[in-house]
Amino acid sequence: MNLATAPRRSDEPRRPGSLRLKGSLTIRLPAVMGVLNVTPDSFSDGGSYFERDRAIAHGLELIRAGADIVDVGGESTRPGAREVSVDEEIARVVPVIEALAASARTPISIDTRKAAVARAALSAGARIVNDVSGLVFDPAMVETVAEADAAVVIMHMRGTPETMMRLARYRDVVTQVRGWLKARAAWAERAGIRRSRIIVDPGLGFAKTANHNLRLLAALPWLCTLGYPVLVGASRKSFIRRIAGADPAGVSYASAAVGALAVAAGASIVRVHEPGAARAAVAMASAVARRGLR
Ligand code: PMM
Repeated sequence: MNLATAPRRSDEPRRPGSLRLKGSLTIRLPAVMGVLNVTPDSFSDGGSYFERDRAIAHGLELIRAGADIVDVGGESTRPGAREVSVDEEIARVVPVIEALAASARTPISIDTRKAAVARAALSAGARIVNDVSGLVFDPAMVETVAEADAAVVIMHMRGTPETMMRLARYRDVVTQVRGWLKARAAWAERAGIRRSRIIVDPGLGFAKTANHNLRLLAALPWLCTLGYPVLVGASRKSFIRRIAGADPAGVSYASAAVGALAVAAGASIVRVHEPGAARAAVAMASAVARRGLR
């Protein structure tokens, strides 16, 4: 049988063609999401003008390099990272979002687990809420997203960045993560978030070992049968370093390669630190995938 012309079955991977955002803004998929972390380095405190200007310049650089979305985050979610107060997080991200929204049409997402931060970011011009806790951490988050008619990334994780690596034990990581995302997205819809605004993410590295991450990547076609756009964040994560080696150039190539294979497997958005490389890799993978996935 010719797979390219075979009739579609409901359990086949689906890749939505676009993501519609409030205000008639549409993102063509697959898309590249550029990471903009507005977290202080070890030599300065948060919220300084220097850091702000540097973050804005980097955001514009991400857009020039090919990011379709800029993901602004003011709290590190790396394993073991400590929590930041709401005020501090808002002080870090809002001026950066305002400046980027004023100078570019590229949609901005806010990477936060806190409803108050999401609300401030949405008022400042963000249109997507990227919640690594999957709307679990803050009970007010689901209502905040629904009221603003924002798009939302529902990511799978367990515990908090401080505790998650102790919780990386699964009977069957793929079935459990897929089941959780399915239930969580259905719950978000019942709470008033439109289906067309929901993106799901297996949360590579969040309460996952390297083996779990690889199994989830291998199972992407099945995750894509949920019918929501799937986001994959693999860029520079430690499992890549473990396999490709710690050399920065190798980590870059491997990150781009994982982006390409994620898109070839049906993912709609890749979250990356280097959008230039990702854009080229994703364009190639997407050109091939279009001949197969429908
Ligand atoms: N990874 C990080 C932060 N935010 N958001 C989503 N949706 N998916 C991810 O995989 C993800 C995320 C951690 O990576 P970073 O410290 O390099 O930003």
